[in-house]
Amino acid sequence: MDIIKYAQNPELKHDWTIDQVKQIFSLPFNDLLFYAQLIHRRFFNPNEVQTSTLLSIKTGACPEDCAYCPQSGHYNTGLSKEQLMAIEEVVANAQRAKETGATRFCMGAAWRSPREKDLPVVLEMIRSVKALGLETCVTLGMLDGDQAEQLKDAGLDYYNHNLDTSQDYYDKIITTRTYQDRLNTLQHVRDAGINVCSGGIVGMGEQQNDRYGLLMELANMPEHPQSVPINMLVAVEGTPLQDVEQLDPIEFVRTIATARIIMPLSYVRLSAGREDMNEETQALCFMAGANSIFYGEKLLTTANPDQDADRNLLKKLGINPERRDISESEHHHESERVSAAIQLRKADQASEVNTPMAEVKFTNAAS
Ligand code: SAM
Ligand code: DTB
Ligand code: SF4
Repeated sequence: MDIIKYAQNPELKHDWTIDQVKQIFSLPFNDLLFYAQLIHRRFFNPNEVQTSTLLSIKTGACPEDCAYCPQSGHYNTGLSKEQLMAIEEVVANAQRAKETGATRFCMGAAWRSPREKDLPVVLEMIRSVKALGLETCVTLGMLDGDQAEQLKDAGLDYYNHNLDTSQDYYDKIITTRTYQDRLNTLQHVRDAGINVCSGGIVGMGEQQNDRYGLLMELANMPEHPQSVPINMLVAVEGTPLQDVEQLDPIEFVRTIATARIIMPLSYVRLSAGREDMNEETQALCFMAGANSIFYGEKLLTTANPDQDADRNLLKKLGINPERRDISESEHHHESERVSAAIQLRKADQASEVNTPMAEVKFTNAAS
């Protein structure tokens, strides 16, 4: 494919091939980051990041066997299990997250799927968190269509459900649910009109081809996920992946840049793994088009940089937390997002706010 033409006029493609993804991923690093920036600046303010705070509302003793996960009941990671949290405690955490500057509150439960008696409690949590003026996100495992509808009716903005890795590598990581199960849940979420948050984990001992495969699967879904979390494995003692070799940070940055290029309108989240990343790597991720982070000192069960460290980093980079009206989180069909983006691009080209590079002529064509 002609990456130069695509980068100058990106479209929402859902028929990416492995070879095309590989071609982009493998560009000389400077070219890759340049194209990612070019596309990023068309649709987003390059100096803003969206901030989400996580809370584990039900911890540990999960029946699934995800090899990366400290919460799986199959492994002994020394984690103390906890029942479903009281609504008041969830709301108090959400209030604190809001005060420290998060705009979205993501609640995670270590379930295969929500049980009938649990869902009404989660629905109440969603209503209460939304009432604080925060966007809401939950990740509860597999859903059927009816459960997705109930979540939508409670006002849920985003549902997180990751593909985690490529189709090929998947059964090395999880045996208790299939790739197709995940795609089905995501279809129910989309059908219910909830924004999809779906990404994966790299650094799980997969090959490069698996990273291309993950990115291809994400981009070839019927709509690009509105939010794409790219996690670097947090290797937790007691899990089967505890000793896996660390991924080269440059490879991580390439994964982010490729996600940005092939899913131009999606928020790409620099997700788990920041605690072990230096500032330079994180800065490269933002340059590569990451525009969302988990904000707050804890992910679900593991550490994340504290707010002071993050404020300091963002200040150094001149990046501001994104502020937006909660009504903007309403689900829009991809075609509506495309027309909104075209309007935005026209406005930006007129003011040249986000596209100072738009007039640059490519002289040294990378094929
Ligand atoms: N149980 C639900 C499920 O898996 O659908 C929701 C919670 S689960 C912890 C959410 C996601 O967190 C997983 O899909 C995985 O991508 C990510 N995750 C879990 N453990 C991780 C780790 N050690 N490192 C990086 N990401 C991790
Ligand atoms: C996602 O992609 N990453 C988050 C969120 N979605 C739920 C979870 C990361 C978990 C890291 C390990 C832990 O803290 O337990
Ligand atoms: Fe359970 Fe989710 Fe962890 Fe898998 S990732 S073991 S489903 S909590």
